[in-house]
Amino acid sequence: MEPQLSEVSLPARLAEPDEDISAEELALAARNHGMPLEALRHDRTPAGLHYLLVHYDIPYLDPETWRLAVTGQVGSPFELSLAELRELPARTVRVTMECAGNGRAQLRPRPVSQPWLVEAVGTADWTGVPLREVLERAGADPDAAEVVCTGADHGVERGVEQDYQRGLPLGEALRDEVLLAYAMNGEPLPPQHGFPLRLVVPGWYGMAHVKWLREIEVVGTPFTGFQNAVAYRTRQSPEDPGEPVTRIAPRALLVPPGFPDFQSRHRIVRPGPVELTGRAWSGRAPLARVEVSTDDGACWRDAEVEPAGAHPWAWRRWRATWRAEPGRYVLSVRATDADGVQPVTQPWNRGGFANNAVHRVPVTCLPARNG
Ligand SMILES: Nc1nc2c(c(=O)[nH]1)N[C@H]1C(S)=C(S)[C@@H](COP(=O)(O)O)O[C@H]1N2
Ligand SMILES: [Mo]
Repeated sequence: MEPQLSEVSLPARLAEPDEDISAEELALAARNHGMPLEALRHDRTPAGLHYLLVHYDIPYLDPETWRLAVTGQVGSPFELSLAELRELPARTVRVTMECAGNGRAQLRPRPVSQPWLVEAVGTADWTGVPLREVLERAGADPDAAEVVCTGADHGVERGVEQDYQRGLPLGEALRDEVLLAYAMNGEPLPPQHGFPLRLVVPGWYGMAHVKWLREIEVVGTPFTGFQNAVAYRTRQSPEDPGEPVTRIAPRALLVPPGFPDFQSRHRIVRPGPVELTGRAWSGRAPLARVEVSTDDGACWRDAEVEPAGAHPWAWRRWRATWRAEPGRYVLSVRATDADGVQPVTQPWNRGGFANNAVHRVPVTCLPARNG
């Protein structure tokens, strides 16, 4: 028998009830890193602290020979070089991006995949050409269904060999703030974040923001490729067709207060006023409120939230003060948007997508050091 792809490419699987993180999950976690939560203090996440998720390998692309092909239902297909893209009208949008699998490792049963806790998030200033500008120049068919974006990366997933590709509905693709981005925080994209060009779809989970773009194709019917039709759907069972994962559900995160123990990451504070602060966001509806609890969700009180200001697609800072006294606590924070509040118990789905259970941080307040 010749070797088959199915020998090396694993089907989707749920962990056994008592199964620890596997060596495969560890290999994924060592490549794909989260944002250290203390970096929530930055309005804009420095590129090296932004979370990272790469399905296959980071492609090595030569900016001199690289081209973006614009194809499909367009008046005239064409190619653009990086220099040509840089000459088109550009804009910069500050965007909070979050992986759709954020929170996955806290689910029971645990879907076996990149084992995120809560840290798969980051906020950057993305600069580039509105996708709409390029679609209009191409004479894209206004009655087309989707724009299929193809990355230069190639791999296999659950037995299906593929380039990373996602279809985006035309109505979303034509939003002013959807970008073909060539810069992150004012610098050329780093290789791991999509050099030389990536899609940025403010408000949508990470999977829509296709990196290492090499082609955008205007198509007449919804795309049925793997990342839309098989992955990134909220399913209860393998047979369930599920719903597509799209916009980011509300979430608030807390900068873990005090200082940590190295191995356990457990937090320690000393008695007195402790500033609780962090960020909150939602991609699906305007943020309405942020609340904190110091007794594991028994009582909640409102935090102060900064106004949306100039960056409607970015996270917002929140603050509250806690008077700590010696004892053991679980601090939590939850955001509410116009569609509802974050759940305490996470609704489950097989891929572990669109989780937004409240963030809980155990903290020990030790007696005063000189007391
Ligand atoms: N071409 C390509 N684009 C991709 C991916 C990928 O593996 N290949 N991963 C997606 C996923 S799942 C996420 S969460 C974001 C992560 O973007 P970042 O690594 O810049 O934070 O990129 C998306 N775009
Ligand atoms: Mo993701």
